[in-house]
Parts: sequence; C-alpha cells; structure tokens
Amino acid sequence: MATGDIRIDSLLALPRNSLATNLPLGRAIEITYSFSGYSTAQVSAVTSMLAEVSTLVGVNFRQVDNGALLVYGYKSDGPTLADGSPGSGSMQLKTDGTGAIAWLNPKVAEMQNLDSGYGRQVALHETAHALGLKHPGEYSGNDSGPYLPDELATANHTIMAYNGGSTEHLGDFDILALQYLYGAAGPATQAPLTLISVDAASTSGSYFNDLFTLDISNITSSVRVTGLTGIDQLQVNLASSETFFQGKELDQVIYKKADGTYAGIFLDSVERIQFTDRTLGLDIDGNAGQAYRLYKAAFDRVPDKGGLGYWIGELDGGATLLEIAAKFITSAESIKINGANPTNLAFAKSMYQHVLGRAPDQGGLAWWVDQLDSNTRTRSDVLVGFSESSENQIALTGQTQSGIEFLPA
Ligand SMILES: [Ca+2]
Ligand SMILES: [Zn+2]
Repeated sequence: MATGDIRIDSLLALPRNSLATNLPLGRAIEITYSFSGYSTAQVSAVTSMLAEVSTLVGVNFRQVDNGALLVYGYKSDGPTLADGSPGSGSMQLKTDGTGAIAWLNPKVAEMQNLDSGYGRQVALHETAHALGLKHPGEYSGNDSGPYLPDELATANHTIMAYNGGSTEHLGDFDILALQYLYGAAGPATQAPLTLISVDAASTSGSYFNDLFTLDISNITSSVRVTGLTGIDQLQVNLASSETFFQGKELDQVIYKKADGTYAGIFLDSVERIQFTDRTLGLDIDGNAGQAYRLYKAAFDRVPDKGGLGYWIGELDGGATLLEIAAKFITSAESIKINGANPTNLAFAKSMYQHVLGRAPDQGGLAWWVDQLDSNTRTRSDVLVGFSESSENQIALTGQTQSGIEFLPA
C-alpha cells in the first residue's frame, strides 16, 4: 500500500512502470509529446485533451517535433483484450529507454475521432497509463492489485475502469492518484534534479534530469548506471587521473580499486561525469558537443571552461543553438573576427576561414551567400550550419573525443 487510500493505491502502477519511474513524488514536471501518423484534427484533439489534464495535475505538456517523451501512434497489432477481441489502445515504454508510446488501434473505427466519445476515452486512458496509472480491476492476467470494489470502479471515478460507464475526462480518483505522483496543477516547469545514490550493480534514473552519486568505497565491483532521458550526471569520488575511458564511446570508465584489481563504471545515457578534479561532458552529439563547437566556431579559439559551462547550462535549460548563435554573432569578440558590418560574401568567407580554417570552394561559398542574400538563412543559421557541419565535427573530434571539460555554471 503506497498511501493506505484505496482510491489512490488501486490506480498506482507500482513499481511505477511508466514515465514516473524513479521520479520523486509530488513534483510538477513537463512532458514533451509528439505524433506519428495523426491528422491535424487528431493532433488538435489530443492537445486539447492534454491541456485539460494540465489544469488538474502537476504535469505540463509541450509538443515537439523530435525526441518527445510521449509519442502518440497508431498500430493495429497491439495486445488483445482478455476475451480475445482486439484492444482499442495500449501503452508501452520504449525498450531503448527514450520514453513511452500511446498506441491507438486504427482498425477500431471510433479511434479516428479523438475529440469526443470512445476515441477520446481511450486516448486519455492510455495517456494516464503513460503517466503512471493502472487498472483498478483485474481485467487481464497483466493486472495486479490492490483493486477498487466494483461499485467504485466506475467511469465517474476513474478513466482507468473498463466497466461502469463511459467518460472523456479524468475522474476524481485519477486526479488524486496523479496529484500523489506529480502534485497539483501549477505553472510550466522543468523537473529539477533527481538525486540517486548508486549503490547496486545496476542503477536506473528517471526520464528527467538525474544526479547520480557514486561513492566507490561503497561498492565492491563494477556498476552500471542508466540515465534514461534527460540530462544526467554522475558524481564520483575519483580523480579523473585515476580513471580511463575504455572504448570510443565515453561510456566505460575504468579505475583501479584499493586491492589493485580494475573495476568499471558503465554508463548508459549519462551525459556528464563529475570527477573530484574536473567535470566532463560526454554528450559529444548533445548539448556539450554543440556548445563546444559553436563557441569554437564563433570565436575561433578553444572555449574557456567557464564560458563553455555557462552556455552548456543555457542549452540544458532549454535555449536553442540558434538563440545562442545570435548572441555570439553580435558580441564584440565576433565583430572583431568577422568585421563590424560585413557583406554577406565577407561573412561567408569569414566562416570558411575561421570555422573550417580553409579557403572556400566556389560552389559552397556561392550557395551560402545565396542563402543569406535570399533571406533563406540568417547569419545565426549560417554559423550553426558551419559549426554543426560534418566537416567541422570531424575536424574537432581530436578535441572532444576524450570528453569535453567545462566548469558547471
Ligand atoms: Ca534521466
Ligand atoms: Zn489500460
């Protein structure tokens, strides 16, 4: 019994096999969502359904194009009901640890209209599963107790009930259970760090930002740390000089134990590691790598660790690379490099010279100048284009392949 209140306990999927996995209780979060194969009307119906949820519990939803935590899709070969008939929807956590999918069955005609009726009911039911709710009754072999008494397992109390009427809204018990998980409705927020102590051979974080702490005197052998999504950091009481990375992926940290044997810290989706002497960004393809490359591209120098840490922090906090590029372009240091009011041609040439360190090829130069002249791209776009070009990424591999050192802001 999680709370002793059957209205809540009968709805909590514990262990929380959902986006609430390993998340501290009662804290408001933001969940990104996207669609695969939904019409404009279906997108708009789900969006308004989610907006209603946000008025009731501490979950805010933000639609994104890529990398969403919660994806809405259609699939007809989902799990069947206990009587063998096709299910109308299902929810599953993705095996790669990047979030959840709410599936609707396109062969069930009502699943096309998500504005109201049974389609909306199922869409909300699967959303609630993703948020951490379970069925309040034993509807199949997958269900587990505690259960609500039949007279309470009705649609007016919970969207998770199969029986007792239909509804298109969260019931009062759903709201209690979701508020237990996420707190009451509040302003949009990003979840603060979840603190997780690494004290087992295998430790998983939440789908949000985690700070893992590892005291190597507490462990006797290798450990695996799985960050799932979010910006996840491991803090370990080792100096970086006492460790080395094995392999190319910056995901196997090896150190020598007191008895002279070696042990490993195996990292899965952990973006940063904080040793006693320095902090490294391991996300060469993520924010740390992008910030490093943009800084280097804009100012034609190795980033200082404090400045780099500041801009990594901005990206982690939700700023886009383009927004930061716009600030870089107008800075005094950038003006010194590219000139005060360069023509589009001069600016593009300067990008070749200072970012790629070479003379432009005529075709490439003409293309970039045309992009600027036609206002297809801004100079910030061009700076990002050069800094994230595969040519620049490859050129900087030597500087980033052992991790990107920065001073956290
Ligand atoms: Ca995480
Ligand atoms: Zn269900």
